[in-house]
Amino acid sequence: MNNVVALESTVIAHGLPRGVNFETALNMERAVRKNGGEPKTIGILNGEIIVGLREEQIMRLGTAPNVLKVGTAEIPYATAMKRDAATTVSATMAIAKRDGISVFATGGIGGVHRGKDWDVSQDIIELSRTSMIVVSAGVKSILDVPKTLEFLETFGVTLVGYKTDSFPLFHCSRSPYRVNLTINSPEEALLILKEKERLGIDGAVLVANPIPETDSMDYDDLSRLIETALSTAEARGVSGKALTPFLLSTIAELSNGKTLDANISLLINNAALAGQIAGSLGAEL
Ligand code: PSU
Ligand code: MN
Repeated sequence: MNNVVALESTVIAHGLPRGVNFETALNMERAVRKNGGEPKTIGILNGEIIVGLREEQIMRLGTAPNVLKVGTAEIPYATAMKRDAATTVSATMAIAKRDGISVFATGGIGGVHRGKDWDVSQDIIELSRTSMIVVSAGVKSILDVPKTLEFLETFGVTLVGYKTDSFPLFHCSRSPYRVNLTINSPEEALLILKEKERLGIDGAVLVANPIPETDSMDYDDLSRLIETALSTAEARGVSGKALTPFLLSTIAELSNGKTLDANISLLINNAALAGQIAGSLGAEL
C-alpha cells in the first residue's frame, strides 16, 4: 500500500461550474498533500487513461466542450474512440485499483435517484466489488436517501460514519438517517480495509464524512430547493447522466450559490481526510 489518494474528474467537468472547478480541483490536491497524501487526479484525454493529471490537463477537462461523463462501463468506449472523458466515482475507482491505489476522495457518491424507477448509479456496483477506502460526504439529498442506504447494504458496502452516527447528506452535516457503524480516526478506516482484504471480503469501505459545521446548510431549506429542482427536471424531461449535474446547478442557482459554497467546502474536507488516511497508509510501510 502507498500514500496515494485518487481524485475524480467528473466533479471538475460536470459537477462544478466553470470559474470554480479548476481552482477547486487544485485545492483538493493541496488538501491531500497538506495532510500527508499524494494526490492523483484521474481522467481520460484523447482516449488515454491518465492517473495524475497535470494542471493543464485538469484545465482541459474543466473547459473543453464534449467531455464525456464515464462510469466504469463507458471507459472502453472513451478509450476506443479516443475521447476526452471525465471519470465518475465508479470509473475512478476501477482505474485507481488497477494502479494499486487504496484511498479515494470524492464529494458524494451516486445512488438511487428519487421517483425514477431503476436510475441507480454504477457507483454502488463498483463500491460492492472494489477494495478501497472511499471518502464521501454521505450522499446528495437530491437522491432517494433511504433507498440508497438500502442498496449500499444489499451490495455489501461497508459504510462507516466519520465521528458521527447520523448519515451526512452532502450539503447537510446531519440528517434523520442513521449509520450503524462509526469510526473516530483515519487509522480506523485503514484497519477496516485491511480486515476486509484479510478476510477476502470484496468491496469498499465507504467513509461518510460530514461537511464542516460552519458550511452545513439547514435540512428543511435544502429540501425545499431540491423539490423545486426535481419538478423542473421532470418538466424539462432531464434524465440519465444529465440529471445529477442539472440538479446540482439548479439548486446552486436557487440558493444564490450557497449550495455551491457547501459543495466546495465538503470536497476540500474529504480530500483532507483522505490525505490523512493515505498518510497513515504510507507510514505503515
Ligand atoms: N460529487 C460531487 N459532484 C459530482 C459527483 C460527485 O460533488 O458531480 C459525480 C460523481 O462523479 C458521481 C456522479 O460518480 O456524480 C454520479 O453520477 P450518476 O448519478 O449519473 O451516476
Ligand atoms: Mn444514473
